[in-house]
Amino acid sequence: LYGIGPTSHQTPKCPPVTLSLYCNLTSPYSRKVRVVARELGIADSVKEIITDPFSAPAEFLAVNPLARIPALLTDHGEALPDSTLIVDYLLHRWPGRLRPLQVDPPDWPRARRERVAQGIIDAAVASVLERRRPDSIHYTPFLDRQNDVIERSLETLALEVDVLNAETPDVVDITVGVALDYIGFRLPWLEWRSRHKALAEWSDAFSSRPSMLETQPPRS
Ligand SMILES: N[C@@H](CCC(=O)N[C@@H](CS)C(=O)NCC(=O)O)C(=O)O
Repeated sequence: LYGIGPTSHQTPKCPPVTLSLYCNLTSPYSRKVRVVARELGIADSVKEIITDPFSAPAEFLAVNPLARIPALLTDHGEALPDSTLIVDYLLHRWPGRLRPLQVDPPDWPRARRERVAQGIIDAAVASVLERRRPDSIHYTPFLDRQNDVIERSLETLALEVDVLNAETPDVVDITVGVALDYIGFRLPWLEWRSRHKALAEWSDAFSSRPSMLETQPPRS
């Protein structure tokens, strides 16, 4: 029927996309996803649901049986755990804006860099959780091991500082930037910046991006 539906000069409106991201404001894994969403320019499509994984509501556990944040519930009903998987999903759904982790031909040094940065986050989070136990049962060799992991990994990243990009970052730069900011936030006594000055300068440049400023953890 004439007169019904959009006329030729009107563009049909796409329904707005809403993805639910279970996350919190201090988790580095959550921050990685939140920064990627902002760098992709799709933050308005991601509803952030602040969640404590240790007193997790049933609704969140139905999305992620692992009881970890971040977890994503898509508008198509897919429930995706794990920051790396969620980032893959976002880059697949909004292609062409950020260079993904897997590229063709493979870039193994870059893939290794991402794993090392992610390993810094893993070691730092493990250290934070160990320190949350009662003082009497802190296991010092475990804490020392995490510190050693972080220091060796920083030495590795410091050798590659020239290929890090704070102006047009990709997912690897984002993981590195989030990892460096997290150890400054949670493990400040490591004083890593004085030993790795060029890396610290890169971290400052990266952390001044709007996506990082908007996702800064509350420092209380
Ligand atoms: N490999 C997961 C790790 C996620 C993770 O461990 N998140 C922490 C918060 S920073 C968590 O939910 N911990 C709950 C627990 O350890 O049970 C990812 O990359 O998303």
